[in-house]
Amino acid sequence: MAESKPDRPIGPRAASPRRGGWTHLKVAAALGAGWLALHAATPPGFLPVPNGSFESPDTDFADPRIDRWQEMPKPEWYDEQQQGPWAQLTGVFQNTAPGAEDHIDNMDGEQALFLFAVPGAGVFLDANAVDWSGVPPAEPFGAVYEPFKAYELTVGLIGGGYGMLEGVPLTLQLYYLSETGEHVPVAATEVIYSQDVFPASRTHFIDFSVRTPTIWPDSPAAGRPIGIALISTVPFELAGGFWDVDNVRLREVTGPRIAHPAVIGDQFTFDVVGEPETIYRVLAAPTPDAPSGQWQTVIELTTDPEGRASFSETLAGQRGRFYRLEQAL
Ligand SMILES: [Ca+2]
Ligand SMILES: [Ca+2]
Ligand SMILES: [Ca+2]
Repeated sequence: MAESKPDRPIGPRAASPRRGGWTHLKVAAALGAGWLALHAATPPGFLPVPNGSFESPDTDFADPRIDRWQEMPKPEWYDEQQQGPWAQLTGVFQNTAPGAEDHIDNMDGEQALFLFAVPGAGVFLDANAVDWSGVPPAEPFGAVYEPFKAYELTVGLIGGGYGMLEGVPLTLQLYYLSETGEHVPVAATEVIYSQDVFPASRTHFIDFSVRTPTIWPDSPAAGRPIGIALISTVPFELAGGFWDVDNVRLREVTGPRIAHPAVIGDQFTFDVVGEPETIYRVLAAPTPDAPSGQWQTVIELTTDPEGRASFSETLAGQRGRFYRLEQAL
């Protein structure tokens, strides 16, 4: 289906991200502002996301440039003459002062990302991403999908900017980079704007997450570079308004693992150790190196608040059998 132009103005000419408007936007001259390494410690299990808090480049109002993240390319239908520069649909902005009516109370640091709800607008980050500077970073985003782990992306969001309509989606996606550099989705979720979910004050980020399935050694993603994409997937009829985005976190979820295997009478038992109150699937195959397609589901178990569950099955009639656990999504 051919893309058509929206019938109402939706670009930055039609609105500005926060109070003050684009007339005050300081498109700073080249400051040589490479990504400033922010030496905040990354908590255990979390992988560092370069400029994941959008603190760079530093601005005291708003800046359409975003260090480290690459912007989605301008689609054919988007008319910069009418709707303003595509580059201005995304950028970083400074929080207002504490006590101000529109001060965001749980911003990580002092800046966040604005992203207009225009079809195809967005940003992504992976080992090949090149930001506004056009210069590949000295240290590319180096995270890769490791076998036997799952990956969880969490992002703080505020919807509703500039009269955003109910039902406007924003897609949070984890993908891998193929050998030819294509973005192959691994997991994605659409966050849907609703006044029930997002407070009208627009002063508090709400976290949303998406998690991949367990990456097996023969998963196409295994060993491939991790990519993160935040993309406006709004249809033309709902386009308009903008999102605030902050504090992009990438967590490596280890396990689950099998503990305390034992034979008790005619029963084989083990404990499942994983995340609290999570559903895991016990899979079995006749050999430990069987391809993923040959592992059959034995049962699904839900862990307790300590992240444990116990498994048992009768040994009668079983020949050699190997077990694997994966999270049931
Ligand atoms: Ca931030
Ligand atoms: Ca600043
Ligand atoms: Ca931009």
